[in-house]
Amino acid sequence: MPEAAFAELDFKRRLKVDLFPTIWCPGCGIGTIMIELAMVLDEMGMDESNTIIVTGIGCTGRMGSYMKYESVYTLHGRTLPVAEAIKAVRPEMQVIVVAGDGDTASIGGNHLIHAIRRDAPLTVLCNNNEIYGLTGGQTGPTTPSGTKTLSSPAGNPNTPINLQGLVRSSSHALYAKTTVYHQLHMRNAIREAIEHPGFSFVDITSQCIENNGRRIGFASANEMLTFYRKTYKRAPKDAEHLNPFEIGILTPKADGAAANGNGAATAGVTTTPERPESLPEQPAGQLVSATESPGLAGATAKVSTATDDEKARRRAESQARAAVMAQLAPEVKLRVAKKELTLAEALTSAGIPVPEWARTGASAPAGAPVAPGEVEISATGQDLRTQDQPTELDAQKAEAAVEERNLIGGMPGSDTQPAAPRTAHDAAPPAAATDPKEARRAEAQRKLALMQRLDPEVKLRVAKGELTLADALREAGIDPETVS
Ligand SMILES: Cc1ncc(C[n+]2csc(CCOP(=O)(O)OP(=O)(O)O)c2C)c(N)n1
Ligand code: SF4
Ligand SMILES: [Mg+2]
Repeated sequence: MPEAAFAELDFKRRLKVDLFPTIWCPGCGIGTIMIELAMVLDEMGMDESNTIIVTGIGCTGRMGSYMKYESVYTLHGRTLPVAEAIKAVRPEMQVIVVAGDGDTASIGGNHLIHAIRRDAPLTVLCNNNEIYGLTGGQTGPTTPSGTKTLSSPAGNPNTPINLQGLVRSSSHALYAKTTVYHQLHMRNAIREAIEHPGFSFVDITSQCIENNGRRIGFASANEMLTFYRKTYKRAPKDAEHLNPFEIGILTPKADGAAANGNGAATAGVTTTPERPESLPEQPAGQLVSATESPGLAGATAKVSTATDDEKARRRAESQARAAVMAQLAPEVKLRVAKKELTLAEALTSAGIPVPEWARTGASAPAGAPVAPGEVEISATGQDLRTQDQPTELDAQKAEAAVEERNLIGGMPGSDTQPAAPRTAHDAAPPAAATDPKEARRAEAQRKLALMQRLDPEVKLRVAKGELTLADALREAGIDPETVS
């Protein structure tokens, strides 16, 4: 193909050339990856109407802003969940993730494992410069052992992560290894990755000349590229595994026979674990609710068909019961829970009025939501449909009241609960302190309790020393003796 001037090349329409020169250091490998990606996308007719690019914080992540595509420049390490979310709501779009090695395999490593496991239909281009470029050159997950970096000046003591092994732990995923020197190969790898229907990962070795290359002995980006040319060799076409310094594209086999550790790649033996036949049969159809299990009755148990109204009524019943129970002493509660005593008996002996539902065993306490027309007006004349529902908060408040502690906070809205003192104990005068330390602490607590009764702006003035506490209290009409 005759060489065309850059200005004449079609893929340029996929780039925001008006923003050039880019922010990347001269000689950085990221620009090459961007151009190769733009060429492939252009060739495949992928534009902003059908393609979204997701990148994460890092030098690599800036790529999204130079490409004429909708893109998300998301948090460092969060490219994959963001990309999966986009794909979930816009399945018709091609979602391409471009991220650094740190983003992909370090902070984002957990997401990577599970995107692979779920066979998320994404293409990931990992700019593997073997370093945290943006932050100045710290050791990353793919930094080779022994490499001297900003954060491992004596040489990286750790073994780099095995990206090939990780991606190929799923027999469905496509893994390709390439370098920025091997541009045609990189283009083929990106293209095949995009065409792959499931999870695909292109691991692109590239140079971060400024924050890695120079420190490890390369004088220029060109020297690094020459190193890639001399060191990396193409793997045989039918290779099932890439050796170190081999480039190639490992496409999943139709029979799923990847040697991925999930089973022997032997004829007739499945490599993806499936349910063994010896397991009990599952219930027919879909599970109805995540919270309802067939339980002891096994898979043939009748699936609960409670309506929403019934469920709401049961919830209200248990909340109302909890609110009443909360008024009982703990040991009595325990006896009721153990069924040694009925709730009605416990309430009666505690001198607490027994609600009708507790006395009669009626199913729904007042306030339970009832579908119109289903339940008659109760014997007490209460219309169950119009009562307020007791809420969890009401139950907690009732319990708190019994224990003489006021709840802080509540439903959204104004908080009418005093912040301090919270309990009768807090408000009680401290025992006369004989220890001077104790006395100082008691005085400080007393002042704090008083301060808390002031308006925030007055508190601030007292804290700044613009007003004495005594004056502030006087102005607010608070008697300091009310909290001694
Ligand atoms: C949650 C979070 N942790 C850490 C950082 C700091 N940080 C920004 S980029 C980066 C590493 C970048 O390395 P890599 O992902 O390999 O991208 P590169 O810059 O090499 O392209 C780190 C640690 C951050 N921005 N956010
Ligand atoms: S610091 Fe490294 S990765 Fe970042 S732009 Fe410069 S050369 Fe590229
Ligand atoms: Mg990096």
